[in-house]
Amino acid sequence: MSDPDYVTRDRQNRQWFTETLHGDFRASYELRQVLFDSHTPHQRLIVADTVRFGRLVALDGVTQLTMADESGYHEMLAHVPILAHGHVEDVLIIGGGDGGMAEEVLKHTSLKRLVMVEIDAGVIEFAKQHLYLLHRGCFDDPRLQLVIADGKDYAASATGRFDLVIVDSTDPIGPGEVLFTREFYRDCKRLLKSGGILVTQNGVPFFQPDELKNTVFNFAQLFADAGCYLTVVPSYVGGHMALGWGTDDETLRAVTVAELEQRHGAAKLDTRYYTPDAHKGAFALPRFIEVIVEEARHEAAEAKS
Ligand code: AG3
Repeated sequence: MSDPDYVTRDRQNRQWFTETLHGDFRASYELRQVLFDSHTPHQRLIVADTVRFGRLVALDGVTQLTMADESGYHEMLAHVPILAHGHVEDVLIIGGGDGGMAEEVLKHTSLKRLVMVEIDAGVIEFAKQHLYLLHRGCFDDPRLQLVIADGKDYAASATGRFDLVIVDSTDPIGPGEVLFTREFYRDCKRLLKSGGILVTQNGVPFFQPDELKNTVFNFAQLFADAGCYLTVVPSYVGGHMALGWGTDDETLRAVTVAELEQRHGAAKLDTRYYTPDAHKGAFALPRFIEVIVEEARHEAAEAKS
């Protein structure tokens, strides 16, 4: 397979990175410089400094994060379930080799143990070298246990129990595809303590409705509460990003803003995106997204009966 030209020069000799995630829609970033562009054993990794979004990381031509807006992703996938739950001690991150998610989770002093399972050691190595401002050295935190393995295999064989499992994956193309299957979600559920939460990244519903629908369809057959909440990450172009939410404790999505404020204050979190109000509001779905969730739940109910 020939490798697309993700990095190009225009007639003015300006350099651009072009994301090719959606076949019929592209987003380009003007670059200051490319810091890293090579193939790990699993995927093509590009790290570049953009003019508008700061440092950018892309895997196989898909933007994974930029320093300008990663907070909208990492903070919302970490702090929403942690503060909704209220006494999270053990967390599992599947993926997340750049360290951005681990950094948010480890901000919680109540956290006792974080296991992070990354398939690609190459991602961790480059993150240590080029993304200090993202992970802030959290790879050295004694509470972090790093496992280099396929997240799917880990989930199938692990025996530990967690209050929260965060799937910090790519979209379901390439190595990330197995992280969207029913078998994988079932294994994640098995790893949850009672009242535990599973959260996932489900893409931008405006462009990728099926990515959300598939996950809610699977969650609905596993959890009493299967749905999603939203964030906005400008470099995940297309509007809201959906974050999958699965738990058997149906009260967790209904935790009050007053309670969240109390927990947020006690945790002394310094955040750029997360607030208790933004947390509460994230569960309010625009109609076109609510429809996707309703259809997925309906089809799951039919598949069960
Ligand atoms: N992984 C999620 C990337 C999703 C991109 N999808 C999209 N633009 N629709 C991010 C990994 C950061 N730790």
